[in-house]
Amino acid sequence: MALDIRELTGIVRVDGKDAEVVTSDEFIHEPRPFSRVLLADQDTLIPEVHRFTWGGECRVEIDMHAKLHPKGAPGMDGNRIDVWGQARFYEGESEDTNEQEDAEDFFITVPRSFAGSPDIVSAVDLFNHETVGQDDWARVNFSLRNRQVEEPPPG
Ligand SMILES: [Ca+2]
Ligand SMILES: [Ca+2]
Ligand SMILES: [Ca+2]
Repeated sequence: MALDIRELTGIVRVDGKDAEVVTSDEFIHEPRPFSRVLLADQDTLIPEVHRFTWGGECRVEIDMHAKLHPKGAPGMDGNRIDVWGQARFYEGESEDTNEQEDAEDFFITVPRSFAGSPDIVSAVDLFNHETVGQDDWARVNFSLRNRQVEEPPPG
């Protein structure tokens, strides 16, 4: 009997701009790879992609959850992985500022990947809507795969 176990792998990359008036603008292009073995029906947090900072004043926080769906009956679109959460953009006096500029929820369905199948890609755009700071922005890029696990994890 096939186990309801799959591996979510991928890269979350944050691109962004911290606009400056006097000095040069500051940018981030930071890819963060991760992988996580998932058992069916378990809400799993991906903390590796939680916090990105740059420019001395900008931060993106991502609460990213994943859940594997059971295989279900033959012919069903079983073992898909749902990835969801919220991305938030902060800009203020420091990279630790509590000044939140924007927030967007996301939901991405990742069907089983096969050899040669493309990654599932998605993106979330975040903006600074302040009068001063409106040139700041961040984009969260997701590139995800739903892979077969060769061996069950120990335990
Ligand atoms: Ca700035
Ligand atoms: Ca700066
Ligand atoms: Ca601000």
